[in-house]
Amino acid sequence: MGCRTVSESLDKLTSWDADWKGLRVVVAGLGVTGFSAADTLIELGATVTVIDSKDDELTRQRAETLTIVGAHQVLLGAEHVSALPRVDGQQPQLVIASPGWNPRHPVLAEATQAGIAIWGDVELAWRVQGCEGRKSPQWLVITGTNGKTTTVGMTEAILLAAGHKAIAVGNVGTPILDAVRDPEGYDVLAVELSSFQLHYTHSISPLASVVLNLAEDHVDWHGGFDGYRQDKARIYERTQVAAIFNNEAPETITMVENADVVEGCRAVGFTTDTPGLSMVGIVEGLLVDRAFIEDRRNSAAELVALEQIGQIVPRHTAANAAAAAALTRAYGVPAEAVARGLTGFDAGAHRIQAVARRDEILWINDSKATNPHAADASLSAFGKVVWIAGGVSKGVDYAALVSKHAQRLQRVLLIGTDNATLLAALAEHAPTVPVHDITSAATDPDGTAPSGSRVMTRAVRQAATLATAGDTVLMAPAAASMDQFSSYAQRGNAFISAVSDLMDEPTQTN
Ligand code: UMA
Repeated sequence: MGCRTVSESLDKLTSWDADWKGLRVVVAGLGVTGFSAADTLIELGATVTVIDSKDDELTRQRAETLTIVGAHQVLLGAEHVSALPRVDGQQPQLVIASPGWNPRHPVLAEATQAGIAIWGDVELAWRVQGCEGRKSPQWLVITGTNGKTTTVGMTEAILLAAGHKAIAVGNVGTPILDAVRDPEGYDVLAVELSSFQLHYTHSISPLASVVLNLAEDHVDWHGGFDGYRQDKARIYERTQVAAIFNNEAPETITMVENADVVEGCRAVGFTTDTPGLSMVGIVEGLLVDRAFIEDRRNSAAELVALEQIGQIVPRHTAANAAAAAALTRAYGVPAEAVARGLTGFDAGAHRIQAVARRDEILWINDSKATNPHAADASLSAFGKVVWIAGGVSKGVDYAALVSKHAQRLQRVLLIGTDNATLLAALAEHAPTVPVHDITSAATDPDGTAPSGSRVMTRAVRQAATLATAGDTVLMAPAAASMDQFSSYAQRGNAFISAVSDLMDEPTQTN
């Protein structure tokens, strides 16, 4: 009975002006998500307790700011995250979970057990948007195993080219609450959503939504691939205008078929092939629209030539462009804005980024390849590869990746602290390829773990002695970076810096 009363009262909290006063909330995590959520809830008048296992300088600074603006309590340190805290001496009525917190975390498991609602920052943003008399923006939402950040960037670029006030938010880095609470407001948001964020999202109703692709990733967080897939599929629920699927990824079609969308919402496809009816696709090097034009049965509208997007447009970039075009056309942008937004689009650093070429050896940074699916795309793009790989495997299986690319692998240099899964796959599916354990080689005799940059420098130097003309040294780890680096960007920068130091030195003549 108590639980029902709580959830009924939360049901009414669907706007900034609702009665949030005194609502007892635990905010789990004080990263960028937790900070934006706690700050918003405090301003709404809720009684907020924030917890985080970290007690470092940045987290303490955030805690201090929240305390000044009126947080009830901010509790830092591992001892505060072993059980659900009480708020003002009572059970909390709501928990806001940061994306890094998996549902089996003791705090969240206890909340679930007690029937307490768990939302993410995205759910909170949906409910409070339109705050203080501002117009609510439309949401174009993007998920997928790979390509999210590129697609959200392309979507933002097209919207800006069309003259809309737009911003890329969510998993890409800027918390969505920052945009929703921006004093000037936005017309439309390009929202990147991770499977973690989708797990804690319950009522959003986007104008258009897309799952770009689906492959194994974050299995440990979700407790299995099925949970990951189900959370990804949530993005299509309540879509208003266009639920967009990847015609080359049948599982995304199934997701759209099973989604409970708003009456009148269309299923629209994207493809890197000739588009069928109600699809955006590619014909003879042109991105074309057969979905958002009146005479789509008999014709297609030209949007942009692929060569205008970039000098090299790999298949996955063309797919991302098609998805971004479909999202923005659903919002009503004209064809010429798609062309202007995508022309010369810079996919950003750390994604199949050419860093150097010397002595017919190409050096590529693909630090953004944090899972086998992404590494597959970059391995496929090169002939003979000296592969720098390894890191946090997140519970995925490497067998398919290694057996598919065994022929092109000249050498494998393993970074990362625990390479057991990858090593096992290499031993089984590429037994003749020499493997070098760089992390062990860089470890001091006393066993002190080496820094990420030391491991990377050693990997680069060793690659230089092993690679021969025609090889590509590809740093595409197929794993997350958190065991040795603070982010994939830091890992990529360590690679770039080690390679540029090498290039500053005269060529070795053997
Ligand atoms: N924490 C604990 N206990 C835990 C887990 C975390 O105390 O068990 C604490 C951490 O000490 C940290 C805080 O909780 O201080 C929260 O951290 P978080 O990891 O949820 O990170 P945020 O700073 O809130 O950043 C999150 C996303 N992070 C993750 O999903 C892990 C960012 O995506 C995102 O940009 C940001 O919200 C804004 O929306 C990063 C990411 O790695 C880039 N995403 C994954 C990916 O892309 O593969 C999903």
